[in-house]
Amino acid sequence: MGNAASATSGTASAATAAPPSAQLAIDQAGAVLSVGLNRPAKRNALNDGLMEDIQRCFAHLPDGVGAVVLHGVGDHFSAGLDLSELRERDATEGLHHSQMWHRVFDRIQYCRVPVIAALKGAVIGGGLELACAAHIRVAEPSAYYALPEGSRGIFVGGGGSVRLPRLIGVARMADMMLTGRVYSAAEGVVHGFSQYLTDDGGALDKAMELASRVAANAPLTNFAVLQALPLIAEANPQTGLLMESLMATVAQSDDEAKTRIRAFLDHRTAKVRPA
Ligand code: 1HE
Repeated sequence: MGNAASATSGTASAATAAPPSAQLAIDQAGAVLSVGLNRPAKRNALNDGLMEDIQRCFAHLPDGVGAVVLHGVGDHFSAGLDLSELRERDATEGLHHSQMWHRVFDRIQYCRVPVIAALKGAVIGGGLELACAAHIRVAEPSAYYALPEGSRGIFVGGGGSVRLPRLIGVARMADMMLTGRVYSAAEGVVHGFSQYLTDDGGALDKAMELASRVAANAPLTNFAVLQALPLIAEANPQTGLLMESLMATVAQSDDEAKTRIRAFLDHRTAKVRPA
C-alpha cells in the first residue's frame, strides 16, 4: 500500500490500462473508467484484498481517463467492512488497518479526476464511508444507508467520522450509530447522502452520463474543484479568499479557459438554460 503523502499528492502514475484485479470489474468507455466492486456473493464486503485492488486501481489510472464511476456488481453497493476478517485483529492491527483504509479512501478523494459513486441496495458502514470519498453520489430507489457499527460494538474506521458529518451533519450520524437508524434512498437525497436520485436501476447509467460530462471539463477546473475547493471551504475566510483568487487566476489564464470563453462569445457553444 502507498503512504499517505503519495495518496494525497494527486501525482499517481498513469498507465495505458487499468491493472488487473480479481475483485474489481474494470471497464474503460472513452474517458470514463467504471470500477465495480465485484464480490456480489459477499454483498461487496470490503476485505483487505479488495481494498488493495482499489488502491492499486486509483494509483494507476489509465492515460486518457477523465472521470471514474464506482459501483457495486450485483444488488448492493457494499455491505461495508468484511466482518470475517475483523474477528482476527488485535488493537495495534486495528489501528494500522484503519489507517490503511484512510490511505485508500484518500486516493479516491484526492484522485486526479472526479469520482462518481452509483449506489443501490446496501450502502452500509465502510460501504457508506467509501461512497463518501467520491465527489458525486447517485442513488437509485433500492439504496439504503446504515451504520450498524454501534450494534457490532465497533466504530467507523474509514474516515466516516470526518467525511459523513460534512454531508449529513454530526447529529444525524450520531443518531444512525446510536440507534441503528436506516435512511432510504428518497430520504438520502434530501439529507445529503446523495446528490441524485434516479428511477429503479438507473444509478449506473446516470453516473456514466455525469462522468462523461465532467470528463469533458477543462482539466484545471476539475483540479480546482477536487483539490482547492475542499481546502478553501475549510480555511479561515481571509486565507480562503486569497486561495480562491490564486486558483481563479491560474484557471482563467490557461489556454483551455480562453478557448472556451471565446467559443461562448462567438455563439459556438451552449447557453445555460433553466433547470
Ligand atoms: C458479509 C458481510 C460483511 C454480508 N462482512 N460477510 N456491515 C454490516 O454489519 C452489514 C452486514 N450484512 C448484512 O446486514 C446483510 O448481509 C446485507 C443486508 C448487506 C445483505 O443481506 P442478504 O440477505 O442479501 O445477504 P446475506 O445472506 O446476509 O449475505 C450473503 C453473504 O455475504 C453471507 O455469506 P455466506 O457465506 O453465509 O453466504 C454473509 O455472511 C456475507 N456478508 N455482509 C462479511 N459485512 C473500517 S470500519 C467499517 C465498519 C463497518 O463497515 S461495520 C458494518 C459491517
